[in-house]
Amino acid sequence: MKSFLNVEDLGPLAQALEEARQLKQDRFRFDQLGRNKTLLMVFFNNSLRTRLSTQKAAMNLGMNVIVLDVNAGAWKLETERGVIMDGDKSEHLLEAIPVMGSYCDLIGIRSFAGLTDRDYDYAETVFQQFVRYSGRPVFAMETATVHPLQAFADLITIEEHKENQRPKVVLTWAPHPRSLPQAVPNSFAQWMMAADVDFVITHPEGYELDPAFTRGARIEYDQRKAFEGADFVYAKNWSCPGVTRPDDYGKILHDYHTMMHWTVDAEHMSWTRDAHFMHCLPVRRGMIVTDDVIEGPRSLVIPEAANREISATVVIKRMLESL
Ligand code: AN0
Ligand code: CP
Repeated sequence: MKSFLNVEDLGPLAQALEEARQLKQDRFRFDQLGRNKTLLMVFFNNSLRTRLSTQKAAMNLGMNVIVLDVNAGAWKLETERGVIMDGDKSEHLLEAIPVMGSYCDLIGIRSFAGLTDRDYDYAETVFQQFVRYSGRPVFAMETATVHPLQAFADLITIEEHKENQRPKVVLTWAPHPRSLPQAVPNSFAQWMMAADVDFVITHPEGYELDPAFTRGARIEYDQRKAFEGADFVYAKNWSCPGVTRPDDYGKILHDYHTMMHWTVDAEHMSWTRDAHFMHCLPVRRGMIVTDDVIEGPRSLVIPEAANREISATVVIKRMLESL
């Protein structure tokens, strides 16, 4: 595996899930595979889970790990080509990438959407430059449009907790005071469509996700109808994806105070079939979900985060095997 962005990059999903199950039972089984190999994790944005779980995964495989926080001590990087660099950016990504590649064997990238230029974001411009110029296998640790390590961990969690063969999984938009990327819902939709689940997406009009990720998915604008019979409720905010409203790409479409009826509370959960609650974290309580739901017995947010170590171990293992 030379790059990891999409569910297809992993090959047959059932096989990857089985590998995850086995690795979870003995996560140090391949602790010689990464000997004298180095993972470089490059962060253009903040992180708690991705940083810790991916580093832990690499350590499970016996790797050395270097972490670079681009915005905390490195030179400010220009990412666009053809600009006169007379501003605050001291170095261009096109030199920085091959330099970074020279110190490592694998690269993980966190580079969120800028949410101003849809074409730039949806072309995965920064990630693809790393693929092209680093000479190393590269995996996404949430890039402009996807967060596959999260979606894989989410699927592992659903597999572990499902109480019937083909569970109903609902992805619901929820309010948030700031513009957030579409990466998490894009990947979640893509992975759910590839898995054996009954998948429904619910959101207010205008928040339609890119069909490249949701093609074939059922969209139900009535949140209550969507929740009926649900086994898993996956909450997430995202800003306007610019599909039905191209001029509003990256924007919040309504004052969030008017959208608080979308917050997942006990009444929402009462419409479901005693569903499990999921969220990728970090989550804003009182906006996305109420305290009682996230703290309740059906909440999976902690095991879901713990499974990030497992999804990353599978992905890094596959990349080491293809070096
Ligand atoms: C990010 C997002 O919504 O994409 C990261 C989630 C894993 N969330 C925030 O920036 C709050
Ligand atoms: N879910 C997730 O990726 O969390 P972090 O942003 O803390 O890494």
